Amino acid sequence: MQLYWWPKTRSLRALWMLEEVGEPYERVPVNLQQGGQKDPAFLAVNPMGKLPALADGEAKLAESAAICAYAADKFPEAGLAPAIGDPQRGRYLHWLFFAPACIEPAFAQKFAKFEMPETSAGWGSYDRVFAVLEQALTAGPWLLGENFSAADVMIGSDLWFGIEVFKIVEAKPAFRAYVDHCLARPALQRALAIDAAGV
Ligand SMILES: N[C@@H](CCC(=O)N[C@@H](CS)C(=O)NCC(=O)O)C(=O)O
Repeated sequence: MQLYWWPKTRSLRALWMLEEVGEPYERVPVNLQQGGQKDPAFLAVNPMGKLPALADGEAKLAESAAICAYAADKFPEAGLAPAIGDPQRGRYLHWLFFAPACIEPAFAQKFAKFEMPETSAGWGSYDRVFAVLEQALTAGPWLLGENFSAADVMIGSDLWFGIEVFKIVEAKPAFRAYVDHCLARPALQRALAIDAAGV
């Protein structure tokens, strides 16, 4: 597998996921400052010209949540997704999709300060997204109770970004405890070290 990445970007989510999986992969730097994302060879992997992206033989894909789902399904022995047919699969998919469908636009709304009627905004509102998430994380330790999954990689990295990097999410006790659980995972520590070391 080749992971197209660049430090200090959303690539961290895929990096963390591949470190959780523990299978060999190669990091291919795509220099966003020098327009590497517009290179035709990279656009063949992700026509959106965005990171992260993954190539695995003939399989080429982007979108962090899709990369997490792909890696979890390809390596079931890593135990990062409930199997098809397992009732927990429903909530797993719910939270995996919640990250790009609700958290990302809620962040964008907070940054850009735009208003939309809650009934037509797919994420409702920033407050609704984080109230629902707080409720989901209160029991802990993970979104699926005792079972860590790829959904935690997506939501955990978003909350980490929101609280510690962007500082736009209030570190409510349930969020703080959850992010601390995430930070205690050796795979996230390895991903953060790779990210900090740069290319
Ligand atoms: N929906 C994508 C978003 C990826 C994204 O926006 N990546 C940014 C870096 S954080 C990027 O590659 N920007 C380069 C560009 O748009 O030119 C995902 O979740 O993976």
